[in-house]
Amino acid sequence: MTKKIIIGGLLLSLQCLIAQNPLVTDIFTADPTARVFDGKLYVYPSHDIVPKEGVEAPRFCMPDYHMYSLENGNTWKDYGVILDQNQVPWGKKDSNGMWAPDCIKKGDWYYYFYPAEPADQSAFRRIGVGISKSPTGPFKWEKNYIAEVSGIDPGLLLDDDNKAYLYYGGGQDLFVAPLKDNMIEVAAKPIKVEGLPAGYKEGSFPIKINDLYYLTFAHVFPNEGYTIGYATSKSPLGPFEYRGKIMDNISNGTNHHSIVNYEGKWILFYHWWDISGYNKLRSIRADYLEMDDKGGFKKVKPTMRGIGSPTIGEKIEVDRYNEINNANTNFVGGIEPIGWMVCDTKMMSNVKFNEVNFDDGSATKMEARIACGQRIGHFEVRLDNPKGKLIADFPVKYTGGWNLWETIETKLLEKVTGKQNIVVVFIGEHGMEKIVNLNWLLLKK
Ligand code: FUB
Repeated sequence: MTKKIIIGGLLLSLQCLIAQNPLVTDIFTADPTARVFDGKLYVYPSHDIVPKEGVEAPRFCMPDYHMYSLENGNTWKDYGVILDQNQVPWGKKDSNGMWAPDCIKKGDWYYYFYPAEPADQSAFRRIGVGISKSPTGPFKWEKNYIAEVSGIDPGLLLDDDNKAYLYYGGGQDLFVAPLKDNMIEVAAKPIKVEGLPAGYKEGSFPIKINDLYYLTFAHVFPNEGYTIGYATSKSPLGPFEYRGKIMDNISNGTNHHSIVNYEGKWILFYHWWDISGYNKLRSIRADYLEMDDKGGFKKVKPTMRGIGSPTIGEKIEVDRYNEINNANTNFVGGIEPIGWMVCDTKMMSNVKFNEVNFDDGSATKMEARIACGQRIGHFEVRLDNPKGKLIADFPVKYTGGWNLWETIETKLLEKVTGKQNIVVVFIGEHGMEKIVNLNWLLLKK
């Protein structure tokens, strides 16, 4: 069935990590904690896998952690496995319970907090710490879990006075404890965070903005399911006051998330399961988030476009559009790496993709990855709107079928600089149901 084909395709595919949604398509990732360290954006997610045949595994099967950094504004670099479950000094072997992690910088050191099932069976999850001089590791893993702390979803806050707080919990209650300077011990007994609404579920992400402490968390409503909510307080220890939703339910099983301010813009990182079709095999995503004038968050609607500005030499995945008219998107077929295409293109169908970075104007050509089972028509690339300045024109080429892919190239007709919105306009004959399938565009020097 489709899900199996999709998962098989995903596991066989080449890496394709871009800043459109979902961010990672070669493995399943969830629970993204995003952090900016020294101006660079990093994401510390968890990792969902399909359990091996015959292996008894929990419903979420999560054996290790990868991590990513954003490169050149549009590409996510994967650092590989930074911690495997069987490296956890105090962990139960092969328990597949490496749930949502976090990482925080204090002084010159980076502290990676993660939950795992303890070998001593003293709790459902304990929380461990790894320490490194670099945000990408290698981390030195502490021999023991943090005493007095049992629960999931560590969320870390470093206050202006350099005191760190560990939030954790799941189910109905969230707890908080100040950490000692060494970051591996609690400085006081954890207390329950008061003031969160009924339906608080898990995944708290703490952040301080303009002297106010914010907690964002998965919040479940009986008639709606998982949403993302937030609450604020004047103290890191609470009590907190519920302020509303950041995201409505998106047919998700869970919605662990984080928020970060990167280059002056707020971004919400969250997960969905749009590749697998199964809510235990999730994929991380990011969308811009705005604050209102009362210090609240405006609701975010998930987009496919996500964040990121592809520049010269990087694929412009037009199927992750800002706007589409009279065309569709679907999974690519044939032997292409997993991804999506613009398809069902008819006379004057168009697709808009904002914020392409033409940089210094040194691109002279554009490539297009197409599959086409007919010979009539062309497609244009214009600035801003379907009647905007024409910058490239591709004659349609027969590639042998609608699943057989070729890269074609044309000259740029104008010198274009900086970030621009582009629109691809498809032109054939009236009545045609398919002009061309388009996977991506790319600017070249
Ligand atoms: O990914 C496993 C668990 O599901 C996380 O720890 C929760 O926040 C939820 O996303």
